Amino acid sequence: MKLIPPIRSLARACCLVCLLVPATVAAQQKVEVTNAWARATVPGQKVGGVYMDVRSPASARLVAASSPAAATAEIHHMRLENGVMKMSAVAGVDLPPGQTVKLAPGGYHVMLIDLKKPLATGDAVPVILTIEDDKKTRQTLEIKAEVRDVMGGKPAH
Ligand SMILES: [Cu+2]
Repeated sequence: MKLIPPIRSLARACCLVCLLVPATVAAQQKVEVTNAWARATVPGQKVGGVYMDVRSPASARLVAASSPAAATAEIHHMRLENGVMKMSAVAGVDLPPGQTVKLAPGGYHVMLIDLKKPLATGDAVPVILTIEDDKKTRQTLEIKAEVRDVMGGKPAH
């Protein structure tokens, strides 16, 4: 009789491992970032927007960003409110499983604040994204955003 509890707990531990394995595998599946770009800035401009398409295989959330090109980076959302475009910092962007979430002008973006130098067309700006899964496990992902000149409506070259 004395053997039963340990065996039972062993079985339980085993079950727990079995349950945990698929979750771990899912967490390790790569979050894909494509079409990452940043808007070119003019000298003296201290902030710059970074845009991209993000696709996570499992339910996750983009919770933070940073970049060596700027003192800080925030996740922002732009929306039209009473005819005025308003920009505000948000805690994160939900990444529903298998869906491509677009960070694009007029919506979500990563805002680089206190740029160390202007973002010049053709540069590649490193941006480190922090992605959190449903279990609150965080992973970082470094991307390179290609700087594009979209201010004048046509490419610089
Ligand atoms: Cu912004």
